[in-house]
Amino acid sequence: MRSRDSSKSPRDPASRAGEARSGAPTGADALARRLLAHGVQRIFAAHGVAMAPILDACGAAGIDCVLAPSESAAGHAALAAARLAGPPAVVVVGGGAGATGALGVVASAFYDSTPLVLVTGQVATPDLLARPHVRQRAFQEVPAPELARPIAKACLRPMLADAVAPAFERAWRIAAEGRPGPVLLDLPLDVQRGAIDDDEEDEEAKPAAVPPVDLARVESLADMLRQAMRPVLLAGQGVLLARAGERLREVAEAVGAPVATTLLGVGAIPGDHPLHLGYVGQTGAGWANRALQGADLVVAIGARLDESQTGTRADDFVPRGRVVRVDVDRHELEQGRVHAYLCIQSSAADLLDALLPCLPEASGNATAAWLDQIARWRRDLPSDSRRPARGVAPAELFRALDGASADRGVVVVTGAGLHQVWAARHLSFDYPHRVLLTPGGHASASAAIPGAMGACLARPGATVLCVIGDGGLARSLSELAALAASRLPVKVLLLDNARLGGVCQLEGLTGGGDAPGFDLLAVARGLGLASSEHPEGPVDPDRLRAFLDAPGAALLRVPVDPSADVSPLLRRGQTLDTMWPWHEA
Ligand SMILES: Cc1ncc(C[n+]2csc(CCOP(=O)(O)OP(=O)(O)O)c2C)c(N)n1
Ligand SMILES: [Mg+2]
Repeated sequence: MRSRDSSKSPRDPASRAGEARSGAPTGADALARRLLAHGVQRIFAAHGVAMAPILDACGAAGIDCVLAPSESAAGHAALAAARLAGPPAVVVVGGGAGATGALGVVASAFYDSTPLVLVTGQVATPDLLARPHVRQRAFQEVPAPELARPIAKACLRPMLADAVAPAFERAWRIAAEGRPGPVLLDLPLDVQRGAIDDDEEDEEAKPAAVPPVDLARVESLADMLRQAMRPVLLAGQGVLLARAGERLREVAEAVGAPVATTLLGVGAIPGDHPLHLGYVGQTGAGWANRALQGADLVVAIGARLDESQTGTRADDFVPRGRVVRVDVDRHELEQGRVHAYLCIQSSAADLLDALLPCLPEASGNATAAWLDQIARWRRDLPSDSRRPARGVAPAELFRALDGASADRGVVVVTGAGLHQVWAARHLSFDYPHRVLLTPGGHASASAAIPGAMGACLARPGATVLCVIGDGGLARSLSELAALAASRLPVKVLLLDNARLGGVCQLEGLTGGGDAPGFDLLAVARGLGLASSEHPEGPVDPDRLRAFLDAPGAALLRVPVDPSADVSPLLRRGQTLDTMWPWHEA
């Protein structure tokens, strides 16, 4: 992944040849201007057809164009950067196969609520005009907006150069407002090259008005929190997106409520805070799941309560208590899987701001017995405590890594699978200082390496640790080559269990989950990446520290017993308090 050298590329020949008025700004220039107006200094791109004018215009405007080896890599790098920095990611890809190659990125942004403006190149407008039953008229023509529509917040295609700036403004606004997500902006080639009316003022689109928080409902919630004996606050990614962790902690302390998170909400409360429970759900902590199931009040803030959070038995979720849901997205509230006693449409920040003044200043000890009970569950029901016969024990590895990195800002980017669960369970986080970027609803196994590169660019001072499995790395070799060439200081921690563990264990697959079948360490070394191996047996903290402190990019392969499972795990049909296996051997 490297920045494009715009000094070497001449301006788009067609615009020089006079398709646009000589010297007049074009639709592509209008896009570059709007990017600058929103403070976008860097975009991510993968080369393709029908996009050269956009790259040229952005380069001429001084915007850093980071080129990735594929649309997927460009997209996942950009999504990681957006999750760290806040404003929408901007990704530019070509038309045809370039656009279809980016659809997985659109899905990732949609399901994990990451703001993204994906600009796709498109054939010129005359070829796009309706003509039933003709499949394709121009090379690499594909109806990108139609393909992306079910997994995007909006898909826009301006048909005139003058419509580019307003379309971008809409895309930018929609991607960021309410619950963030992807917007596709499809730009036909003649629209990119067409001259714009330079006298027109571009107007920034205003975000849609957010309905005010219903204060009567906030009062009811405050009453419920004051009276609850066994409360749990459940923080989803909505708390991170609203940068509301501080206020969440204040609310939790005011009522003495323990705080569980979802997998994507990890870090909403510091991992070492006495009220921190860990994350809940299919792969969550046994004691945190048990606390949810035994609670008399669960307040879910910015969490969608999907199957991986509640288990399959939605009707048996919190059987002895009430569920209150707070979400900025009213569709989540109107069509929830779980019965909610009270719903409040609000961002996490607005809700917590309104709630705090309604609560007592310091907690009494009304919840002391409840906190003691949870502490006993935590002691009696540890995660991943069985030491595998071979390799390095994953729980020990991550606890040692936590110690070795305690003094620094860290961004941990994971793939999908068992290594993801072990990292999320046994490292500690504190957003935004120690951040976990892990795939949620779409769970792409090939997002980790490009995501880590994007994180490095967005957080130059932080230690960026890419936790990846052998299956995920085998799917990311072009990205690994790009990392080796870039010299971005990503530390790649390869948990090699010679198995697609996530597929085998989490999906209950028997057989067919074997390792890639080639030597990943040799490949990494061949690509020029400083690569080493951790020996079998106990964790060596000095080796971990040397790995973290190595200059530039480095890879450490850690052997893991193929039979090492995540434990306990919630199976289909189980309620949250009966995870399998309940007691470890
Ligand atoms: C792009 C993509 N393809 C397929 C899957 C299905 N899948 C889930 S986990 C996984 C691989 C897990 O293997 P590995 O990376 O070795 O991790 P482990 O579970 O062994 O730690 C795959 C292929 C996916 N999540 N993403
Ligand atoms: Mg594996």
